[in-house]
Amino acid sequence: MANDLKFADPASREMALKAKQENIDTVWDRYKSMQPQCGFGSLGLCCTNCSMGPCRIDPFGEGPDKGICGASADTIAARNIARMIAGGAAAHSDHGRDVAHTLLLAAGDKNCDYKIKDESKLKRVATNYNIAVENRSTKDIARDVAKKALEEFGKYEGTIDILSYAPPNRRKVWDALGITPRSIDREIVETMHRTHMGVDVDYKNIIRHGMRTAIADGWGGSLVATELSDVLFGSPTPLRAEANLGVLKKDWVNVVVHGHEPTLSDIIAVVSQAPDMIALAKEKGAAGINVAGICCTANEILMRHGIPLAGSFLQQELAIMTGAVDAMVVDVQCIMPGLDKISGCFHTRLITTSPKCKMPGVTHMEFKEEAATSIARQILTEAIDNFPNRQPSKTHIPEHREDLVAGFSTESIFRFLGGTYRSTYRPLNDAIISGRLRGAAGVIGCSNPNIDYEKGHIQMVKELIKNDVLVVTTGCNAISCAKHGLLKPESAFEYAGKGLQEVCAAVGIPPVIHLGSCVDNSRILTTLTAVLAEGGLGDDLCHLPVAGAAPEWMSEKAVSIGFYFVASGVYTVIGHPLPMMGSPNLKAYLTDEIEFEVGGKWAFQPDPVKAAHMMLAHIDKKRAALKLKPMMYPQSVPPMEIQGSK
Ligand code: SF4
Ligand code: MSK
Repeated sequence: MANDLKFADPASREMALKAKQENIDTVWDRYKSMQPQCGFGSLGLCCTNCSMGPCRIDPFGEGPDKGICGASADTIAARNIARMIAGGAAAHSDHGRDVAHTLLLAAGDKNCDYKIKDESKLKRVATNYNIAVENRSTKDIARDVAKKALEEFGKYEGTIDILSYAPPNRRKVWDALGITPRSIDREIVETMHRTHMGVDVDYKNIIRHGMRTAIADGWGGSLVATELSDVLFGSPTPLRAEANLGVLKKDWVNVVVHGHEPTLSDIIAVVSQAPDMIALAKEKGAAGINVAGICCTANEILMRHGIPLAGSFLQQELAIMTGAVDAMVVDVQCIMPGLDKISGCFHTRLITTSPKCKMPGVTHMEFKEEAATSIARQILTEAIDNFPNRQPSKTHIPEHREDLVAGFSTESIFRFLGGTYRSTYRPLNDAIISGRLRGAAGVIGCSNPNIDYEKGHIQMVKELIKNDVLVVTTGCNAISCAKHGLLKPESAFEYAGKGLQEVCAAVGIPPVIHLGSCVDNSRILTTLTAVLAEGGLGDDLCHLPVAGAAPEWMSEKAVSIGFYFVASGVYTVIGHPLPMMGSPNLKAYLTDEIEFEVGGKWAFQPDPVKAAHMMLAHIDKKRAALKLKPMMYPQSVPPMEIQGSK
């Protein structure tokens, strides 16, 4: 099928052409066939929360201005947004809970396939939880940490303990507004309750609880996922790898892992190197076993094993279309139901592994942590057995791939900046204070077929680094940056402003720092907290000269992430607006009034370069408020009329 979108990435362009020639439908074709999309849904004015409806509000004021129950556009739009937050927070937090369960298993069973790989991180997490570490065995500490983390989900009194990671002044803001999360599950459940027919009507009250739920994600479930994944799988340290569809290998068994959770994929990465598995692959005529990743499962095993990135969210179908993927192994989240049909056109064995994510007619090999290695071996054996079914006439691997450096974390940035003997954020703070760096930006999130593929990510990131803003990235933005060479230290000299170049050269970092998967947005929160604690840049997160963005956002998780950044005091710009533009009151609240409550606010700007300049204007406003020195190389910022940033 044809599609008219442009592809910044040559590998994807090549595969889209193949799809067109072979008459195979992809996400872009389905997107096109969906046009025009429902205006009521896009504006947030459709409600299906009870069976008196569905109801829709007429945005032009000519039809109904209330649902059958009397709910206004403000109520309906706010409820819809809050339910998106709940969906996103649930996804991240359930991931965190699974990691905590795995840690509990590792602590209790000496034959467990999972080991505690980072004992010093375990001790740091334990100390943050006020768990004693002196003269105690690693397993005892791990058991207490796992239980404490699991309790966060269902606490019946007090507030979430891991909020101790947040700066004290930020916690005061949440307390004053009454949005400090009590337990992770409770806030998600309460969002569903409040948004049930006939409960909360006040759109601001609904959104404030939405923020509480989002904080329970970012500073709760996601933070648990990140911290305990580091304990179990090892804290990332900088490493080199490659990205794009060209990492698939012609004569090798290619296994693509896709989804979000590291528990199975980490073991697959290890087992794929076992001599007997490699021997089996060779028996079938392959040169070896090549594991590559899509989406955030990819980021998880890239960060810790250097496993290459085959691609981002929108490349999952394109990977299968290479005809060279012998098995695609999926866990949870961002897995397109369309994979089933497209894998049927090729020899690829699609394998679901989570009881939470099955597809009718698709091979399901259920993953259990208790038998992780044995299940990983079975999955790899399926892939190896499928290798001889590959059809050369249908196989085409684009040659494009790019080098990258990944594996950064809150702690490893500390070490990079300060050296082994004096880990510190001081050089980063000093670079901002002296005007060598303008500030920092978190650019994250999905890819979306509603914009030319990767245009949002790449144009925004290039504009920011050109203007001396250090970019930190996660998720699919990180994968796109990798594919476009922006994660290489040397890319600073091609794309970054002079000040950022000097910092990158002095410290040996790329201008864009890959911090991991979507749950690892919590690393951005803890990095900002460390920068704040280093001193000289204010006394709350909302004072920092930083901004956030998700230029091609797509998932409910992105909504939750955006809200926890806004609730943490961060100005957050996304591409297409949240689905609530049919409620001018809610729009005014989210893009303006909310700043007086939490110090952060939303902005919507589909043009990525204009969006970058809105972020730059915001960063400059924060620099002025802190009375920081003028920029050392001010000529890098072209003058521009900015709308929407005060
Ligand atoms: Fe309609 Fe109200 Fe029911 Fe929503 S909750 S579907 S607005 S009647
Ligand atoms: S995988 S949530 S498409 S970033 Fe985390 Fe990418 Fe968005 Fe999924």
